[in-house]
Amino acid sequence: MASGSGIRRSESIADSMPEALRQSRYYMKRCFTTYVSKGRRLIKRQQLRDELENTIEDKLERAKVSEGLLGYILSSTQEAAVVPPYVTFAVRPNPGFWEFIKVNADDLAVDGITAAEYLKFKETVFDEKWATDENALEVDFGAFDFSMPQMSLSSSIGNGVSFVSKFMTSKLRGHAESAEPLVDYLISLNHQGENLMINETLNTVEKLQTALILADEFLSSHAEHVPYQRRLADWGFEKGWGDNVETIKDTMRSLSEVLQAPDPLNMEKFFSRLPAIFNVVIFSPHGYFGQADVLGLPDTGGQVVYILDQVRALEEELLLRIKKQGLNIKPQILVVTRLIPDARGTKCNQELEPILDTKHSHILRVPFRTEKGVLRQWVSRFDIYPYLERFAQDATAKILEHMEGKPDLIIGNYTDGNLVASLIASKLGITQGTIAHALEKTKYEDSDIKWKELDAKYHFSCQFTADMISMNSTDFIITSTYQEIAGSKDRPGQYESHAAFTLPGLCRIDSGINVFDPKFNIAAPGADQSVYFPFTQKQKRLTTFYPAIEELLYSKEDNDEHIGFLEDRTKPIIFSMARLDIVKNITGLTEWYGKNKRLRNLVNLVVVAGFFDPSKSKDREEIAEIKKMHSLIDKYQLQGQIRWIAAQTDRFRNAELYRHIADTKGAFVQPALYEAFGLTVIEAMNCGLPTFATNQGGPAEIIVDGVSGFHIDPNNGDESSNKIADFFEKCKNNDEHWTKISTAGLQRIYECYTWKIYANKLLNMGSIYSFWRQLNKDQKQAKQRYLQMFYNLQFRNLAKNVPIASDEPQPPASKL
Ligand code: UDP
Ligand code: LCN
Repeated sequence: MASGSGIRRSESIADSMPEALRQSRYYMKRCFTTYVSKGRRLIKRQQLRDELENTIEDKLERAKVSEGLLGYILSSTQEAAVVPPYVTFAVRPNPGFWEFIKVNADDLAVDGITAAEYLKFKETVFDEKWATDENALEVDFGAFDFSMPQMSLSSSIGNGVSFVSKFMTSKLRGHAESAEPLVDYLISLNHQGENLMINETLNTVEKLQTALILADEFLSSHAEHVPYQRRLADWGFEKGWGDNVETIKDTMRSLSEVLQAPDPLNMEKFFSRLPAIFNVVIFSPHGYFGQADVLGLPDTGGQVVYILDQVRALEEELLLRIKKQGLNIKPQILVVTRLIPDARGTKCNQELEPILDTKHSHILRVPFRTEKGVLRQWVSRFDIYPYLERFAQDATAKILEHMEGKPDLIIGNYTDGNLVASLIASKLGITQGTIAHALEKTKYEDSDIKWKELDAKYHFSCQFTADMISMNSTDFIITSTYQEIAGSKDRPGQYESHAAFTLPGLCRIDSGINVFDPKFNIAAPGADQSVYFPFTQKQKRLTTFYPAIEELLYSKEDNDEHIGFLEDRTKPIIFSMARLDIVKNITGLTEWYGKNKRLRNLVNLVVVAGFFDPSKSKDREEIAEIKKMHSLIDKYQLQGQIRWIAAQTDRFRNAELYRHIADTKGAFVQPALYEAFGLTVIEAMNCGLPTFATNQGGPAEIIVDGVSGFHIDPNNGDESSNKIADFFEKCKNNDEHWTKISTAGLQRIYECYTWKIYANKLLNMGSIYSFWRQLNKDQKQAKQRYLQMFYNLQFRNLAKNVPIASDEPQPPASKL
């Protein structure tokens, strides 16, 4: 049964729990007595199990319970809120499916409860006053989705486009009038006021169908390579159908099929041909957004790499499509970010910058303005909220001026970009897509329920509120992996964790976002294959970097760029490269290596990460990690076996570095505690480097364990380092093994992780959802009004509480 909350409840667990408790009533009574004995609290999954097992002394009985129904229920339980005499469980039997249960510890009576009821129990643990306040703000975005079709299978999650095409098919089927919205949509397609596809002459389904038959007959008498014929205009057909008779006929036939008896395949095909998108705006306000010397600066990582590669791929695909549509239109892509006057040696103080390797794409920088004028310095992404509304207004004016009209598609990135995209898309009435890269809520445990403790530092109240607004206002959501949406068997997805949650004292989100919503789509990024190509392509190798790389890896002296040295250069290298965050776990890898003698005998370790001198960093977390690295090198006496290289900014040289590691028959290791996607994994695999990557997050999906690389468990260092050692031992005895994994990694990339595949999918989304939003415009409008109110009454006040940065002179950026 689907609850209105967007969280799915099946009867099964509430029904089966009483039986599970009966199976071992004596121990269950003891166990629940233990659960409630410590008073109100939140118990996480592992702890629930541990406490259960501790209460059962008898081994056989313990095994029986653990392996029985209750064991299954507890292993699917994410957490339990205890408010004696009740223990309430949030159970997740499958990705996207949740059920909430209340058990009375006194008599073991079981009741199914709603998500909102569960949230109230959870709140009672932390803030009883709020939990019992009848007028506490409850938000239910799902209430507007009553007529929206939702998917029902976990396996369909992330396949929004194909679900929407199927649904549109059934909507357009039946009477001739059913397809009227499609005709209206086609008439509305234009470029700078000039009609494309059809004009008002063909304003009914009947007229259009007849004209399509006439046109088909007419075109059949022409050779396939002949271009668009003016004669078609006499019947009401404008440009946009194709660049020659063959494509025009093919596009027309798809439409005829759709009008006669719609089917999803023709529907998707027809929409992929439509000239609906020429001008795209991509928002990424925070950080230093530039094309050189920015990686390694605060808040600037994979998002920037992703967007620049995305733009290049999108422009290429747009040009191809426009040509195939038979049009002579220049597409425009604008990446809109903030202009930072104190740019610390980067180009972030430049308003307009052409994007390298593109013809029509630019970075447009718009400053943050406050009452005091332009903000000169960089501000952390966590403190960015007070500037966004004004930025959205200023950016709108600049975009309209630069593009000489409205864009056709707006894409946001991360919380700040997504909020700005939502404000502008709703104001201008434009199709919107959002990309999260990483949702902060899942990175910090209990960051929702404990938001008050963290707010001064992270302003999560603003962030989660903004995320809710953009997830709900956007037409489609682009994710890199399935796990980003709905997680894995054991771990909820990033979006899934926004299905229902509570911020006590602020609001209770009964229904935030439903992962079964057809707006979710997976389009994984790739790596620029002109930069990250296999080490075997000798003729393309960037030999000019060889001396520098030789120095970088093997010179004996420490300097500003590297410390440590490699005594035995005949050993393969295990390599890692990441920002020096706790989550990236570079220190974890260093420790695993330090502890594992077998691995140390087999390989050297090279890491590219952060700085060596803690005084060069302003980031508390980074400083702690730097210190930890030094202490691990001392503790495990790693001198002679480790090379620590400072953050690198040149992707061409980095690519050659990956390839150089491949020349040593080494491997890439990505040991993160959690990784949303993991561009370095893709880069390494593109270079033909066998890769070991965390099983927590995106990489678990990129790599098929044991086939195209290996999964490692960041929470089990010994197991992980032994897995790496086993691989190198096997390679010692069998040369072929290394090549087999390297080749399978490349094959995996070519099949699933290229920018070409991505760009194609993204433009198809833009086209399909532009029509979908028209089909559902009444409902969309109603939701939009609710969102506007939420923005005005909630977000704006929260943003006002975030202090405005004072303009202090900034030190120059440390050269990386
Ligand atoms: N990167 C880099 N120099 C460094 C560390 C990372 O150029 O010192 C690049 C890396 O090649 C990749 C991106 O930054 O393109 C990091 O993206 P990823 O998805 O791995 O992690 P994020 O930093 O976005 O969390
Ligand atoms: C942010 C992250 O944390 C990474 O996992 C992604 O690869 C990157 O953005 C690009 O999407």
